[in-house]
Amino acid sequence: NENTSKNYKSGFISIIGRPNVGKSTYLNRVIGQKIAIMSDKPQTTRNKVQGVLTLNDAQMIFIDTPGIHKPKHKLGDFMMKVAQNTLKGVDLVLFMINAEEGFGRGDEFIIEKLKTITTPVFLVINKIDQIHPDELMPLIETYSSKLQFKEVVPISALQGNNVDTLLNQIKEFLPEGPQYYPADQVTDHPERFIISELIREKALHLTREEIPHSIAVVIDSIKREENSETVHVMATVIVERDSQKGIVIGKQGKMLKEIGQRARLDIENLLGSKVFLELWVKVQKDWRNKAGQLRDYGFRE
Ligand code: GDP
Ligand code: MG
Ligand code: K
Repeated sequence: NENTSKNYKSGFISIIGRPNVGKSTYLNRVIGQKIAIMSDKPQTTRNKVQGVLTLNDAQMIFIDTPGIHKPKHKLGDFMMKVAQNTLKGVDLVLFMINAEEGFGRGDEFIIEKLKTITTPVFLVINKIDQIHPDELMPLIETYSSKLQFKEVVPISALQGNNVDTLLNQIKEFLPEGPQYYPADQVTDHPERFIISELIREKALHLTREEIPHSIAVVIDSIKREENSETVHVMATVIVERDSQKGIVIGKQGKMLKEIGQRARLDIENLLGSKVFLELWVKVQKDWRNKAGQLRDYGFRE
């Protein structure tokens, strides 16, 4: 499954931009199927994988930057730090703007954040179908006077203009790297990350001090059962030590059952259907220090 060919390229790409500039439309077009992107869900401190595009010669992992989409909110230092760390951790940032609206305060806010990082940034001017070609140059000049962009790419995410060009430019920019995700994974379940966070939250909450934050939850599969309204979720709670495994499972499995029951209710709310949740616990020593494994879990340091 793992693609290890020498010239394979891969990387993490963050798409940022004001609300309604077309980020979701772009992702949906790129990933090639409708994915319900849940950017309005509560902010979490981890990076959320929004979509994975697997090509013959490259894999592009698009991730969300928590916090930065909502310039109207008064964001705490903490969230800001998370957002900045995310931007630092990716290989490329796509800063998407709306050609129709032009420069605004939200853009100003984002540019201020982008100035604090060294990650390369592309300016993606979306909705060019809405403007006269003459309007493009002044727009580019305005933005380019505020920040240096590696590339400036005008597109129409809705109509598809230049979307392939942008993909090629992204690919050019990515480092050589492995295929992090199986070709058929992630894109079909944008809820995956949230479900894992819901389970993690319950486990942390119920075990209190006994389990430090050295815990991760991996969603093994999400399947709708045939001829049924029930969604079958299989997940693994990963701890660092055998003693922690004991705590998470509890006496006669009581703790794991409680975690599962509470998480299931939240997941049912999220998905709007009945859920059968199957939880496993696995010890994986020192998982936090293994960059490769972090990637497997969809995180980036
Ligand atoms: P997001 O908030 O940045 O994720 O924006 P969305 O992808 O939800 O798009 C907001 C609105 O802009 C939707 O009504 C889209 O159909 C529309 N939109 C997105 N891309 C384009 C485009 O290239 N051209 C035009 N005319 N509309 C677009
Ligand atoms: Mg969106
Ligand atoms: K978000």
